[in-house]
Amino acid sequence: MIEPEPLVVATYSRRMRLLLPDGRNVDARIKGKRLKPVCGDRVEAGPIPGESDWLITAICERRNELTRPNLRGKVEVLAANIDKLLVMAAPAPEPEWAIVDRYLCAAELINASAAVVFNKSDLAAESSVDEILNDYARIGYPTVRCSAKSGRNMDAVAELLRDGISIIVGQSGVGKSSLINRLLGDDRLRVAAISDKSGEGRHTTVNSAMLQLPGGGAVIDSPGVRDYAPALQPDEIVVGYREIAASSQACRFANCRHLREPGCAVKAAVDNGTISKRRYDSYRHLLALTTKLTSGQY
Ligand SMILES: Nc1nc2c(ncn2[C@@H]2O[C@H](COP(=O)(O)OP(=O)(O)OP(=O)(O)O)[C@@H](O)[C@H]2O)c(=O)[nH]1
Ligand SMILES: [Mg+2]
Ligand SMILES: [Zn+2]
Repeated sequence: MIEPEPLVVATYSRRMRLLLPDGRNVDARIKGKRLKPVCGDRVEAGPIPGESDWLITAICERRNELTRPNLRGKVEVLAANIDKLLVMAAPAPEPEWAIVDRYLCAAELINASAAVVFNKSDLAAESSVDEILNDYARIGYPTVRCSAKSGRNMDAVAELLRDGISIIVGQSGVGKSSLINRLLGDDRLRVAAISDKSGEGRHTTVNSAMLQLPGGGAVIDSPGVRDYAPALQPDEIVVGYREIAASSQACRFANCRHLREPGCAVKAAVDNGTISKRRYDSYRHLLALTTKLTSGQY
């Protein structure tokens, strides 16, 4: 049997927390400037003689990586080796469904499964939310309405997270951290302990952290962003909207972008209501955005 490598379970800029195969947690530094481990990475690491820190010397090959362009336009890896994305929205902050679509698109492209979670169900939501969630369910994404505050449907969320490594993503303030805390229940204090120990004797913010859930599975809490655009090429967008990809098999042209091309099966499906108009508009918008970005006009 191959011994599993240490797993990166928290990152604080250049400092890491590792979960060792024997269940111990250790703090680690990184060898060299070029190495950039993220949560979910398996790494080669060993103890530094005379210190409690370990040293990470290499990152094992990643099965996938969830990326986003940072403010400087450079691609930044959020997490690696992800099995599932839980994309969260809520009545407040006002949901931006295009952001949900973009995360779902990213999930398709990295071969991760995905689900849509609508949190804060204790608050009143726009009536259009039902229809939008139904559209996601219709194209095969599990959807759950829950409340981290009241505890509603926490079982269903725990079930979604039960296997493998998941990451919760979504706009800032939708309740990602609250939901994880709720799921952790009595283990909540442990989270605080992990986050507070920077090992440098001063407070350091956690970039991201992976928590083992009592019901099974592990989940990565990621800091929310105001906007999210996957670092993608235009032809990848077509693949990332699963119902559009499925319909496109019947388009007249193999390289159809489903905009103004004749014989477009996707446009026909939008016209007859098989594909949601909102999803189609979101697709067109993201396609236009990535086309602009990749041609350097942005
Ligand atoms: N009413 C209500 N409020 C909630 C619920 N879940 C979270 N909140 C509140 O929403 C606010 C934001 O919650 P967080 O858990 O910090 O949100 P987040 O998604 O982790 O935000 P970032 O870390 O900034 O990305 C807090 O004031 C929470 O108390 C819920 O189910 N119902
Ligand atoms: Mg948070
Ligand atoms: Zn088409």
